[in-house]
Amino acid sequence: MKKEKEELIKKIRRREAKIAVIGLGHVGLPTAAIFANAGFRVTGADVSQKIVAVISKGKSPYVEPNLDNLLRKAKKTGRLEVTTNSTEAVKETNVVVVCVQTPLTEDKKPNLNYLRKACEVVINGLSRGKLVLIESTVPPRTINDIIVPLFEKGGDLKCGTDFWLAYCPERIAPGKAIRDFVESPRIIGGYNRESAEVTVELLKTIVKGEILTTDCTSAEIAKLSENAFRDVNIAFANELALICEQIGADVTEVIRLANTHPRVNVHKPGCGVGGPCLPKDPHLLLHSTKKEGLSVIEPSRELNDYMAGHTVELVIKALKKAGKSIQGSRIAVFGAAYKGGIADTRNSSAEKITHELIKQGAEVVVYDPYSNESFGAKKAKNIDTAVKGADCIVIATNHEVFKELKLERIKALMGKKPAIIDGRRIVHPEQAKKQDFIYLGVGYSK
Ligand code: SAJ
Repeated sequence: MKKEKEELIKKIRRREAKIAVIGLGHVGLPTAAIFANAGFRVTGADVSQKIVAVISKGKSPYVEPNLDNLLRKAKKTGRLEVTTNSTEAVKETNVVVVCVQTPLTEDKKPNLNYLRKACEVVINGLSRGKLVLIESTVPPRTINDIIVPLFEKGGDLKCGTDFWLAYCPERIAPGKAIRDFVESPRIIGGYNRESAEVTVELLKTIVKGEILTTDCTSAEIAKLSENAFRDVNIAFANELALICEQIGADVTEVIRLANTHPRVNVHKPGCGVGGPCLPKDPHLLLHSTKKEGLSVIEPSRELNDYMAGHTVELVIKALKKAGKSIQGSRIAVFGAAYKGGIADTRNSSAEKITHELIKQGAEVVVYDPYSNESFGAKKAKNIDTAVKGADCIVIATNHEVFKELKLERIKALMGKKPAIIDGRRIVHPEQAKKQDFIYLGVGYSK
């Protein structure tokens, strides 16, 4: 196999290796665009005709800084082709990168159907000397216990000798995907040493950050632990917030002080944890292990999920202070995205809050400068129309514009005894109170 390995490495170094990317979502599309701009010929495949149609015009189907630019350039050079036919895409390629989604089922179990299906396509087009990379986030042992047996079943090609396989978890965050892809250190879980070596050669062509190699299972657990760690850290911050609310303190001040300790880094509390990664990865990490004794990961997930409901409780409390009931109150939800600066609304806390407020009889209007989503509530075009006649504002997303609210102007547009519920702690409580707002925030009670 030595000859084939050297052959592929040579092709990679000369940018002659052909690459197929299966799945053109938030991970696959940047992957395809970056490889194409690095000089490789790339074929991207996605089951969605709509997505493929947009990309083939040189455009991104979702907002991501610099991605349109990379796609436009790739279109000009003709190095990126897109198709809905994944079988065709993997034919005669040297490298296949699998980037399909691995969502959770209703009962929070991993759904690996998309991954299996994509792998079956890859298997049908498999030949000696190919490199297969799995970039999708997977539960521990998926590569060794599910993917490798799937690849070897029935065929005469052996993983690690006839073809190479590596788990190559993504580390990209919506809003800074391209920069992260190129600059972040990458972990490669090679099925064997040769698999890791070929993958390093490939990634070296596009990644500036350090490339670390390990076995597949360690890479799988490491990937999941990154987001589980952040989820647990945020849960800690949220618990501190609930403590501060009861004791009569401001959690932002408490965390600011605690974080001056050189080895302490408490994250930010808030009205919940959203997005495609943090609410999911802890479940993938815990999947298929028995709970031994006590756990910190699972209750952290529950606590973070609880915060949206807690924020609605704060709304009810503030309205009560104003002598109002939630039934029939007009509430402006600021933000639909799951985090600031982006349009992405996947698993957004704003959605949970909006649905709960509607359920409790409030008249809800949602405003987000990046997204048109309003979760079944009314949609406002700007801040002024959102707050007109409102009894309460709920800040659900930390978009920059919400950090610079003109409180005096907003107050004049709102109803009597207006309230602000700060789910992201971005409004200064004293300034809000100075303008005669009833101010309640996550982790604030003074
Ligand atoms: N959040 C808090 N408190 C915090 C930080 C975040 O409540 O201190 C909330 C956010 O509002 C949001 C959610 O958590 O609802 C997730 O925020 P995030 O900043 O972690 O954003 P993501 O989901 O885009 O996270 C991604 C992850 N990337 C991958 O899984 C590849 C994560 O591992 C990265 O650390 C993060 O981006 C990043 O670095 O920006």
